[in-house]
Formats: sequence, structure tokens, C-alpha cells
Amino acid sequence: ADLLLPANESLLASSPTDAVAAEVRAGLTSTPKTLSPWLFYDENGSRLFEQITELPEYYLTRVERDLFALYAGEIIERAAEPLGDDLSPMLTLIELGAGTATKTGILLAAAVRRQKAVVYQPVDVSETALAEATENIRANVPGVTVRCQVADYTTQALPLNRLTDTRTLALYIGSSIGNFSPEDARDVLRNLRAQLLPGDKLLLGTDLAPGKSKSVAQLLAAYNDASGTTAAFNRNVLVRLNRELGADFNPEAFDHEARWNPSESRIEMHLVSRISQQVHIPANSAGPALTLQFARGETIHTENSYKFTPVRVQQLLQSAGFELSFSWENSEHAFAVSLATA
Ligand code: AVI
Repeated sequence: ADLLLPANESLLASSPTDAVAAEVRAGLTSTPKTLSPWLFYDENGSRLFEQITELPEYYLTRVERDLFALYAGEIIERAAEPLGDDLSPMLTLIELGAGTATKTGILLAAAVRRQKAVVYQPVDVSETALAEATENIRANVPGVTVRCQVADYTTQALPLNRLTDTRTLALYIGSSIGNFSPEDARDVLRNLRAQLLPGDKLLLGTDLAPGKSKSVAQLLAAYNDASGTTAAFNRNVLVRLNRELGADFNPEAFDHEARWNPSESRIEMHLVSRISQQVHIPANSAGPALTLQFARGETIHTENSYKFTPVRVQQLLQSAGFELSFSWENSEHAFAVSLATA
């Protein structure tokens, strides 16, 4: 009995299941029905996402990694450009949403070549992902000191624990910024900017809108692969709601659909109800039991993935208080990494 925690409301309100319950209630009782994309990333969803990044159709990860392989030296040189009295700044790399940091090693290796010792601070909500990231970097890139930070970088309160006497190069790669609405994307970058000092840098990875050498078909295939991995990733959110909230979704009664929305310049992922059906969610901390009615063909909108033009990237950076310094694209203009100055 000594070990029983008091029923502390603030403790209860901040438990992960409560956040899921509140998010799901808000999304599924609104019209049209939506679910927030962060709900994808339970353990199974995170594993499915790792598999997506290795699919032939999902060019984003591959093209960004190729850009790092080609330009890491140049990226690091430009990030460390002299400014004012800061003639040869030491760089510290901070990565938002680092995950397992599989691509970051290339940049870290280039930073070690320049300055011998490098501090790397990965920030992520997942402790297991950070443990893997640390393992990965320690094993593969000697000369790097890893300082992990378990935190949700999308909230305003995040203190980055920026090292003094070094210049920070913040990494926000993998097109993660594309999963936010334009306003939220601006706010995430503004919050980051508020933690940085003038002269600090941001390296931003963005997927690009279709154009002359990138077709809508190619984009759609990246979100509707032949192996069905993205479909499983999308449906997994329903599996999660069954397990964590006791809902009674039949995931097979929903089709995976990826749509290109040209006016919003985004890929949308939906779960389409194959039949007219009811789904129940028992009462929970967020409110009373729910009975949800789905018409045949009605969808749950589960994700947006915005695709940028170079001008849009520049505007986004500017609106958050950064100035675009340089950007790199592959020859097909499929993906861009942009270096900006705080
Ligand atoms: C994490 N994020 C950048 C991915 C994307 O492409 O928007 C998530 C994803 N959704 C479907 N496939 C991958």
C-alpha cells in the first residue's frame, strides 16, 4: 500500500492513453472524421514506418540519403561559415524527431572530418528509438558524443539545452515538417528559432511537389506501395485504438487510400469505410461511450503530407525567422535539403 500513487489528476491527465483518448474523441466526432498522424507511431507503427523507408516506391528517404552522401562536406562547410567574430565556429548538431538516426551518421562523419570532436543531441519522444540512435552512432561514427533528449519537440516548452560557445546546426530532416499544416509548420520552426542564437543554422528536408520530372503517379505510388506496407501502416491506427481504447474497429472493413490534393499541394491518407457500419468506443477519461456511424465510402482522414516548391520552402523559413542560405536537390527535383540561418 505504501507504493500506491495518490490519484493525482495532473498525473492522470498526462498519461499517454489519456492523450490518445482525447485526440481520438475530438477527431472521430468531427465532420469529416479525422485522426492525428502522431497516432500512427506506436511500436508496431514505428516499425512499419521503418519498413516504408526501405520500399522501392518510397523515394524520399533514399533521395535524401543520396543528397547527404554527395553533399555532406559542403553542407557542414556552409553551416560553419565564419560570421562576425565567429571565424571558425565549432558545430553542435541537434536533431528534432531523430528516430533511429539512420541518415544522420553521414552528416556527423563529415562534421568529425572538419572538427575532430562533435556533440550530437538527438531529440525524440521515443526512448527506444533514441537508444537505437545512440548505439548506431557510437558504433559507426567515432568522435561523436551523443547527448539524448526525450521530449516532444512540437510543444512550445521544449528547452533544447543548446551548448554555449558552439554554433548549433539543427537538423529537421525526412520531410517531417510536411506532416504539419502550414500554420503548425511555421509554429514548430518559430519555436525552434526561439531556442537558437543569430548565426545558428537549420537544415530542413522537404519533399517536393510534382513537376516536369516528378509525376503525380510517382508520388501516389510512394504512399500506396505494391507490398501493402503503407496500407498496413494506415490501418494500424485502428488496431491501436482497439488495443488501447477497447474500440471494436474491423481494420479489414476499411480500405487504405492515398489521394493527391493539388489545391493544397499535399498527399492525403484516408481510411475508407467499405460498408455502412457502426463502431463502439467504451467510456474513458475523455468522456462517455461513443457509437460512431460510418456510411459506405465515408473516410477517416489520417494524414497530410505537404509537398513544397522551392519558393514555398523559402517563405516557410522566412515566416519562422530564418533566412534561406543554400539548398540542394537531386537531378529529378524530387526532394530538397535547405540550409537556413537563424
Ligand atoms: C514521417 N513522414 C515524413 C512520412 C511522410 O511521408 O509523410 C510518413 C508516411 N506516411 C505514409 N508513408 C510515410
